[in-house]
Amino acid sequence: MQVRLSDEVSRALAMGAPVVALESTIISHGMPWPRNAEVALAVEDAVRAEGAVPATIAVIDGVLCAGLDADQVARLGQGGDVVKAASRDLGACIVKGLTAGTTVSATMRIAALAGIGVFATGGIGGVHRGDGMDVSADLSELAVTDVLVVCAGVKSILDIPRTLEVLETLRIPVAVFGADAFPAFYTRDSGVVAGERFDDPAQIAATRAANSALGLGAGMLVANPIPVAHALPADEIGATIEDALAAAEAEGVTGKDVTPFLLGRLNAATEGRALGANIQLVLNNARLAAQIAVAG
Ligand code: PSU
Ligand code: MN
Repeated sequence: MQVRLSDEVSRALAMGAPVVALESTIISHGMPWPRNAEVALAVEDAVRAEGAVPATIAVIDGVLCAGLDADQVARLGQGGDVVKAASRDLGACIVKGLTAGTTVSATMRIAALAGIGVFATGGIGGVHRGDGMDVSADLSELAVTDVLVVCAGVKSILDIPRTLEVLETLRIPVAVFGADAFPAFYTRDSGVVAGERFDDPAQIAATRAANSALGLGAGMLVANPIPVAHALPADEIGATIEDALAAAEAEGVTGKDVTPFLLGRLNAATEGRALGANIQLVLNNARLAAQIAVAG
């Protein structure tokens, strides 16, 4: 399957230079216009500043793309006819000529096709709270696609202990950068210790290479805690998350709409403080991913 590469990404891959994939559901369904597009471009610059090349991934008019221009980023940010695509949706997007923001699962799939092995995002999907039957395809894709994903842990809109259990069951290696506890996106400590601590990006790159050589076939999840200066108070964000979950229940939100609905409620309820923290942790993840790509 062909992936359309930007000139910058194409040159980097041909030279064997470090490349970092970036997802686009965060643009189309995770943040409001026009901040989303500004952030997407700032994240690309953060990758470049560390000596790697950014490859923002999306589906544009049915074409799988790695490396977007500013107009394409703006189109994703403005929404309208832009859908949210997980990996299972990509075939239909191609046949129907759709434009889609790609989730972590779809971005991993396209990155693997393009030969890009390192990817930065904000938070991955996981096991939702409740009966445990709503499980993001991000976890299934991590089990079968050898791409390293840097995130800030998972939000407590999810069931964090169950998400960590599923990661273990699917034998997906988990690394935590510079901390012992697995982070909870807006906060540095989810209260659960999981995965292997690393303090050196080069050691993460080496572990990833070892995992690949073992033939695991899985990806690797790197959890990078939000910088102290940008973390939100745990009790405040906890109460806001409970309110957002109650609203989703009351409004009967289901399926792929659940995560975007919850993110929108959090951003609105905190008057942008959640969004500000989200932006900072994505930038932080982009820098770490670039350092890992450079070291690999
Ligand atoms: N979590 C966030 N921000 C996001 C997402 C998750 O904190 O933007 C997006 C990512 O693209 C992720 C997707 O891959 O939501 C997961 O969606 P679902 O829960 O429907 O699998
Ligand atoms: Mn779901």
